[in-house]
Amino acid sequence: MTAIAEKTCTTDALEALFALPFNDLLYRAQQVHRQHHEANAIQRSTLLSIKTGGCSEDCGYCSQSAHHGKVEREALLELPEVLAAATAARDKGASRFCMGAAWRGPKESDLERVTEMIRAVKALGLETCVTLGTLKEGQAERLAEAGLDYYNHNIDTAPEFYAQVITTHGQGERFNTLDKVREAGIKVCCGGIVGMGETRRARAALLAELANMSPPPESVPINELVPMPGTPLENAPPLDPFEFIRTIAVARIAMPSSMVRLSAGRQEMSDEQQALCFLAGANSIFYGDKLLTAGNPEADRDESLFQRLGLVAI
Ligand code: SAM
Ligand code: DTB
Ligand code: SF4
Repeated sequence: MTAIAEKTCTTDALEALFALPFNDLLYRAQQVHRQHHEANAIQRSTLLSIKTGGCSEDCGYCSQSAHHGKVEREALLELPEVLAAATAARDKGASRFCMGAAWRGPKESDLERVTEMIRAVKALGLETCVTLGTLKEGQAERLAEAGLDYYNHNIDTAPEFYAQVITTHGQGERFNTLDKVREAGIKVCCGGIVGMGETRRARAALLAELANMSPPPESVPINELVPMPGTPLENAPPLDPFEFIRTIAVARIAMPSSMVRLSAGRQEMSDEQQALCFLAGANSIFYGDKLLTAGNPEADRDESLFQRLGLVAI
């Protein structure tokens, strides 16, 4: 039952925000940011690929697809290896540990092992997040029982652009899994990728889809495409850095209470661009020198950036 009318966010309205003069857009985003969040506090999550490569899906950006990726297929990591990485992440100051698997979705035996990892990582005092692909009936409940805090599952791009990037599954399947995660009481981490050759309208449509989820995701990763060798998108033209910052600002205005994560692509960004992303309302990052297969800034570079900008980790 919906007690109050849902506030709908239209693509047109978000496209109009994108079109504002840059300073006006950043000013509005910063105002919204300060009403809902601590101005100088940034959450840090560390990623680990627990199962790398050989994925059945053909996502055009992904190095781990068996269709085009150059990354070798590996087995699911053993628990001690995962625990060692989680301990190191905690000791470096991460508050959340995110485990990613290159699967279309987990088999029952895989899920059993991942639940053991979740329990063990949580016991270290870290928040937990996993990204395992599509979930079948009952699997989200199993993850919830293990104490999982967040499930990451991106809708990646606008509905009208999805089929140009991925053909082995439709976006509807992603929404179904997101519903299962929400119903199981797990917090939702859901965002997308920009810089894949989509139009500005498609970027606005992606953000409208996210903002219209009821409730919107608690965590919204905004990834800039990292062009990975061998993938269909390896030669995608780079996005204007100001357009990326605008995307962060519009996400902040459209989803005032969500944590907006400045995600993949940070290694390729200058310190100045990252600072403008924080000013635009990003308040979370991936922390540690590796994403899943691509690079990320060294923790020392981030520490120094935080110090120069007066940012504090939460
Ligand atoms: N297989 C699971 C899935 O697709 O949900 C989990 C892993 S998948 C690699 C997680 C997310 O990483 C994707 O949805 C996409 O948003 C992001 N991603 C993958 N490759 C990327 C790239 N080259 N650049 C930017 N983001 C990327
Ligand atoms: C998300 O939105 N970005 C992360 C995480 N969720 C799983 C993954 C980024 C992957 C970048 C490319 C790579 O490392 O292969
Ligand atoms: Fe597989 Fe996920 Fe990569 Fe798509 S994004 S190919 S589902 S690992």
